[in-house]
Amino acid sequence: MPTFKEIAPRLAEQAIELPSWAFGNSGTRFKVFGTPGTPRTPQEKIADAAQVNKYTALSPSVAIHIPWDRVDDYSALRSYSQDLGVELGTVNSNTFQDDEYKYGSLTHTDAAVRQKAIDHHFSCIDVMDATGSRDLKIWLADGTNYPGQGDIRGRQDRLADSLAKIYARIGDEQRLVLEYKFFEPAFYHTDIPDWGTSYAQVSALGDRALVCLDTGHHAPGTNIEFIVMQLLRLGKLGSFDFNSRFYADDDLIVGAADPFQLFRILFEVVRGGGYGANSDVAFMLDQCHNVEDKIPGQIRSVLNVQEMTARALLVDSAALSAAQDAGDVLGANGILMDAFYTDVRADLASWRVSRGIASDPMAAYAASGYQEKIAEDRVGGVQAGWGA
Ligand code: PSV
Ligand code: MN
Ligand code: MN
Repeated sequence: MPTFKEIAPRLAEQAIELPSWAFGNSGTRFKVFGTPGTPRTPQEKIADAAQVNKYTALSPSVAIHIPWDRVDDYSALRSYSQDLGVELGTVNSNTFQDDEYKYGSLTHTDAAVRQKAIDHHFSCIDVMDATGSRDLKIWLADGTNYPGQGDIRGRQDRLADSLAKIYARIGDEQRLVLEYKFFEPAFYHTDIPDWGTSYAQVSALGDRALVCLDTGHHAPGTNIEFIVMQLLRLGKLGSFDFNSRFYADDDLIVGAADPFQLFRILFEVVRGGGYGANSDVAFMLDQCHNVEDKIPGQIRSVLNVQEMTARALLVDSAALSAAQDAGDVLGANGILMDAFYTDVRADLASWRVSRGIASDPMAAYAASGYQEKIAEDRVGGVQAGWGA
């Protein structure tokens, strides 16, 4: 197995984008609990995201959601972020909150509703031009609740047509990433339920259209690392939304529910060339902190990804290939498990110190007084998503 020292330089290549909405209040359909210090504006969300980067040096960009993060001047928002040491990243569209979208948005039977949804994406691309963002991320809530409610093939055709219009507007340096989700808010069928549908749709668009894999958007028991391998093999893995789940789309802290699954996913990412400075796969979080403080929740999340990345980098790939080729079933499995069971926390702590940050980012943030200050200063923090 390689030593930690040998893999350490590769850790410096890690960047994990934070979702602005993780800093707002969020909850279940039953209750949204407020958290003292919750941001009231997009600027305050970005300031909080910058704290995560300050203590971890792992999160140099923040994804925004339109219109949740609506401001008058996106170039000014970009400068504001840069002054805090972070860039604005992926722009997420939103076609799931307007009454017109009750029966669909990009798939709607009414051309006027489809055009409204397409126009929204055009304005997201305008935002990207001002913020310098590379990726437009589309998560579509479209679907139906009852068999027969919609023409599921017609909806797929209209989706293809709408996406083609959006893609035609994307700049040469920009990308469209299409997220899939197996159910919710629709319960009978969803128009982009799985990686195959997303892959089929983006393949029809072109090279700059890719799949976004949200780890919480699969049926229980799905082998997610297999999907990661396949999309990397096909050159169509654009980005990750990392989170973890016990039941459905729980949006819990990544690595909290199943650290071994996170390790397996990251191993396939590393093995498939999806990790590092030369890779175009974007690492993002898509989480909601319902009861825990949001900034430490995000700090814990990026540290979990880093820890499992380090373990994935520790896999002795030459020995693994040899064991696989020799048909050494238990030997191969043992090589993978050796890396998974390696505790890298002390090594990571010293590595951080060598890079000028605190060995324990959670403790350093807690001691900084920032949480107490925002709790005192900010009154009336907004709910994630509905503050705009
Ligand atoms: C809804 O499921 C969702 O969590 C998707 O995963 C999106 O990425 C996110 O909301 C933001 O729109
Ligand atoms: Mn997502
Ligand atoms: Mn989700």
